[in-house]
Amino acid sequence: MITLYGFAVSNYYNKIKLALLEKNITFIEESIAPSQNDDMLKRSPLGKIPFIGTADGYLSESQAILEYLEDAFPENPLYPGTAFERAKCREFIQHLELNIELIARRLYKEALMGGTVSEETKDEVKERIIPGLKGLDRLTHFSPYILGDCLSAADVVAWPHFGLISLATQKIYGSDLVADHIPGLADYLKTMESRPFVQQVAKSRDAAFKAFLEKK
Ligand SMILES: N[C@@H](CCC(=O)N[C@@H](CS)C(=O)NCC(=O)O)C(=O)O
Repeated sequence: MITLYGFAVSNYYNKIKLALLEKNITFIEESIAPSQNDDMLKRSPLGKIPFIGTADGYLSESQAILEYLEDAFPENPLYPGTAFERAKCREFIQHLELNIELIARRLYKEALMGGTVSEETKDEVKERIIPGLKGLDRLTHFSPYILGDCLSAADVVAWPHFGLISLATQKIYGSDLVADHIPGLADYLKTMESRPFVQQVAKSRDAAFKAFLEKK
């Protein structure tokens, strides 16, 4: 049995939760916030969420977790059949996380957490994520899913990240940079959000966000 640790405000948590649901893997959720206490650091080396508990031990880093789930539970695959297609899926994910999400993350302090971010940081983030988003668009097919006619790991990763980056850029720049630079996003989101497991993850994300903002 897999235990998923973290909380539903996190896009990386929602990535793993959606993968578990779409792969029909039995799991339980245990709510835990990032922290630097010893018990946490033994399970997740930087105290970050998400991490999972397995019969063999704990595992952190959402991409390592996603690939572990695919290897350990090959039914309902999220990666395509050929080596090249699987690599294209990983290319998309790495591009989105490295060249867009990790940069946009610098806005979250102000966009979501009631802090402030300098104008310099805002300009720098914008300057870097626009080419990132344009590049990502060159990798997407939207037919109707990101890499073709089936849901893949690319969608399981893109959907939670797109949601948070859209929200943050809307708040900081008054304009959703994801929608502005990825034509076809609105129809894609409709396709994704017609899936029952996506709806389930969205529902718990929205409830967790509401509770999180009320605490601020
Ligand atoms: N590269 C990590 C990123 C995870 C991550 O950044 N988690 C955030 C929540 S969304 C966190 O735990 N932040 C607390 C911290 O950075 O100390 C992954 O893919 O799992």
